[in-house]
Amino acid sequence: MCQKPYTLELPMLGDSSIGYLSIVDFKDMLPFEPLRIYWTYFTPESIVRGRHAHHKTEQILLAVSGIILVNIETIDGELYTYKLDKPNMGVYIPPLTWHTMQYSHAAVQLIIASTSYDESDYIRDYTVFETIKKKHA
Ligand code: T46
Repeated sequence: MCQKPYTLELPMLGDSSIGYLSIVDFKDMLPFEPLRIYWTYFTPESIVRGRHAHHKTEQILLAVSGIILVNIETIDGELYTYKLDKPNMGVYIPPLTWHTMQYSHAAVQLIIASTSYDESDYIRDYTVFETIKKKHA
């Protein structure tokens, strides 16, 4: 059994006359203690980012602007696709989860991560992920 991805719906305060405000309160709204945020932008629509898993890092991925298509394969071999098309919608990405992302024009992706950046936490070779997956089965 592995941790599974799931979507989070964040508060959306306001209305169409004044606009909206969404919140991620680090005190009690996340399944992990955050250590880092980063964001990506200006990604051409033809590009697929990600193509990796993490040994330990847990993340929440949000499309604060535009649309992001997230494809996920868990270490159990389960496949998930999420279309993030609302600024108050996020997806939880557990450790040992292969993920790829594609972006609409001008999409801005915000990620909240449980670890500081460490390249040794990445599994960037899909055959290595497959080997771990087989051992896990
Ligand atoms: C992930 C997805 C959702 C750093 O130096 N520090 C950092 O904190 C990060 C996140 C990246 N980098 C460097 C590593 C590479 O040289 O930035 C460069 C681009 O990173 P990468 O090719 O991994 O970018 P994405 O968009 O494929 O993946 C990123 C995160 O790296 C990854 O953890 O889960 O977003």
